[in-house]
Amino acid sequence: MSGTAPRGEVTMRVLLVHPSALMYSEIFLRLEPLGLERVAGAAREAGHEVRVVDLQVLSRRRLRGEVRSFRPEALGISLNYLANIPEAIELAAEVKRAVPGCFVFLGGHSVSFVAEEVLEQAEGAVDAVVRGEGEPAVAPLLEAVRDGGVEGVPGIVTAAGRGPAPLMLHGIDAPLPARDLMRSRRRYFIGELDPCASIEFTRGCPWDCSFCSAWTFYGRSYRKASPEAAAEDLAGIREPNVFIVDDVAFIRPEHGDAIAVEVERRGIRKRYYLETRSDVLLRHPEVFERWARLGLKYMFLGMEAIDAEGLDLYRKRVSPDENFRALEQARRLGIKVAINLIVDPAWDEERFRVVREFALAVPEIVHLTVMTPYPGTEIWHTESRRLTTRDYRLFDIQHAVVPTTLPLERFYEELVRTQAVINRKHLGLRTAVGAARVLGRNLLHGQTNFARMLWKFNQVYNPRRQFADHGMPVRYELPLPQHLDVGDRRKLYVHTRGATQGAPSRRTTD
Ligand code: B12
Ligand code: SF4
Repeated sequence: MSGTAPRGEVTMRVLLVHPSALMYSEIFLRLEPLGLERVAGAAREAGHEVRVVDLQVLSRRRLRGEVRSFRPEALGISLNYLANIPEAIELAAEVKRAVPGCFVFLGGHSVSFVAEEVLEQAEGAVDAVVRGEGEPAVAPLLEAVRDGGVEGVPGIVTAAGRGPAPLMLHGIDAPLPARDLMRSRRRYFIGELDPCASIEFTRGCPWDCSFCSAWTFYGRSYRKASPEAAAEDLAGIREPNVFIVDDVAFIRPEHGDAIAVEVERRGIRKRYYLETRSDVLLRHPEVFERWARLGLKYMFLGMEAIDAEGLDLYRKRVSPDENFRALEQARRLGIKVAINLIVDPAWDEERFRVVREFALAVPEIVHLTVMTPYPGTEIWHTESRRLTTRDYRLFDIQHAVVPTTLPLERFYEELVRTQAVINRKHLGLRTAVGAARVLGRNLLHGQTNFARMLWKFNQVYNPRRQFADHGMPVRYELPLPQHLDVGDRRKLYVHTRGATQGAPSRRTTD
């Protein structure tokens, strides 16, 4: 478990933790925290002794045991999700009490946008927040914790304020994710792809949808793994199923093809799940066809809206016609598609009815998420409706955080009814036969994640429970949005031009 320290260097005991799964997503999926694994890889390469606890699959008791026996000198908590912030602050305080002197730092997507506020809310339980990518920051940070000068580490935010701008990796081939440090890997799954590992082929997104923070985090940059490194990483994965975490897969068809060549050459056979856009699929169906032959089974298309008005509002730059043609294309390729639609809290009963009708008319799996302004997104600064709550835990895109047209309880009834109708469609007779086959196969191999998912739906999706979540006592609240003039997009970025580790990365123009 421990790395080899360079001669003369003092290694630190570093514990990295991922918070628990969000309750409304865990029934469909639970995936390995690839970002945290890469941070672990970088810390280990620098010679530190690293352990990882993922609370999505391990209990709090297990974490306490680990803290007692390992006595970490540094604790890093991953915060990709806003809804996990209260849990992370409580964890930080608990570990500080158990191991006084342990240096606690937070990092990840969401916390990068609210670093100062979270640091203040933690009231001394958190020593620093790392903004931006963790790989280039973690070794200099640990070195500074030991030798002094934490405030000068790129990307750092401490009680003394912001340090230098965060560094960005020049290429994403290394460090490799430390998958070997994860325990209970068999508990990672997505739908019937059970168990399932994750991999990254590219990082960043060149589009600029108004509800999304993927592009603002990376300053609209886009980097590709080398085909050899991607295939080598894939070859080392033991699981039969792989989730490709890229925001938009195969934007560059020649890159998808080059990885496919390497995968074919190595004779790697897996089943894959990826996310992409309708226009990308329509422009280069051949690369998806090739991957379908290699085992691509599922595709997630963020359609977001079924009408042009909605698509314009989210600046998706795709037309309804393109979306429908993409669905047909995927059907022709034999790839199962899950589509996402954004529910606007302004929807009334009629709007939900239209969406139910649409969802029942298409064979695809339809997933609903609620329009949520997040720090880091453009709508965080431009949405004129006031927030009805600032409880971090409700910012999970399953709750309404701006006023609803329907009374809130009715809104959740319509939301859950719509999701339930869709789910019944998928668990209807034809699908039930298919599901039973998958279930049998998985159970035979001791995989129970998919089975649990089928039974847990009604328990988790309950309008009364969702409504009651708004009544939970609130200790930690999101800061109020500041109305920014987003004409200059760079004001929203975490990573900005020029701050790369090594040579500058290729960037798309604004
Ligand atoms: C893959 C992915 C998932 C996967 C895997 C999640 C997982 N277990 O990690 C799945 C499909 C499960 C998923 C689910 C959800 N996701 Co998601 N997801 C992503 C996505 C596309 C890529 C993340 C990724 O793996 N990137 C690659 C790795 C290498 O990067 P990384 O994780 O960001 O880690 C880097 C840094 O963040 C940092 N870092 C991370 N951890 C740490 C820790 C320390 C200590 C340090 C120093 C640094 C550090 O360093 C890492 C290396 O550079 C991002 C969008 C994006 N591009 O970031 C959305 C994103 C993170 N997801 C989002 C959302 C909303 C969700 C859901 C809530 C959606 C839903 N309701 O179903 C769920 C909730 C999941 C849960 N926790 O229960 C939002 C987050 C919004 C927010 N502000 O909270 C994002 C930003 C997408 C968006 N368009 O807005 N997601
Ligand atoms: S929604 Fe998708 S295409 Fe749009 S900016 Fe986010 S990751 Fe990119």
